[in-house]
Amino acid sequence: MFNLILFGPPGSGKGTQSEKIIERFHLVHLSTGDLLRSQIAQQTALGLEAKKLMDKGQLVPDEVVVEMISTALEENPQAKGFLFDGFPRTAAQAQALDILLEIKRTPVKVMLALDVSEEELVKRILKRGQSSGRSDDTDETIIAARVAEYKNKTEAVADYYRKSDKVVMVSGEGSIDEIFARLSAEIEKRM
Ligand code: B4P
Repeated sequence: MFNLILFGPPGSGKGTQSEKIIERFHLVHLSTGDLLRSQIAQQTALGLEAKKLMDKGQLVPDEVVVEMISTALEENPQAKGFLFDGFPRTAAQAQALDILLEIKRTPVKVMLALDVSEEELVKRILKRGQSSGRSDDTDETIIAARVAEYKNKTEAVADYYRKSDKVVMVSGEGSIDEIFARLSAEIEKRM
């Protein structure tokens, strides 16, 4: 099994690159952002609670996302590997993922971390906000809150994987295809 974490700040291109990676490398895509937006669209109790936090640019509680990931792992027993997109976002989520993968006897192989300047992040998110219908994409204050959550809670997740030498920094600037070529080269080296 090949398990990959695609890491980076909000708007760094995790979702965009994930679509291309799963197509080429046949991994199962697990995006906590997509899973949460699907709960919101279905107007479940979980989705309604999550929306309140997402609309403020805050992270959803660890228990909620860990439970969603646990269920998704169980639903895909035939997967040849998973691409984790937007998860883990806290040290507690990283520890929970280790436990879930231990049960499956399959570790995280690598964390590919997209490096993008803050100015470029805000520009991309505001541009997406013109058409995405995502309320967390249109307001600069909310975007700033998302970046602050990333700095306060999520950046430390890379340190967690650095201890086991699993982090590879990849420039997330340039065209989508250029970035995909960089990511693909790193995956191919390890697959
Ligand atoms: P996510 O859905 O993970 O959203 P994101 O960080 O904005 O997206 P991403 O980095 O994937 O950006 P994208 O490729 O789309 O999270 C949303 C919210 O959900 C969080 O704020 C949080 O509240 C909650 N949440 C999710 N997971 C959680 C967790 N584990 N724990 C707690 N809470 C959680 O790219 C952005 C834009 O840039 C797009 O418009 C794209 O077209 C454009 N773009 C991409 N690459 C480009 C390039 N090379 N050049 C120019 N533009 C580019």
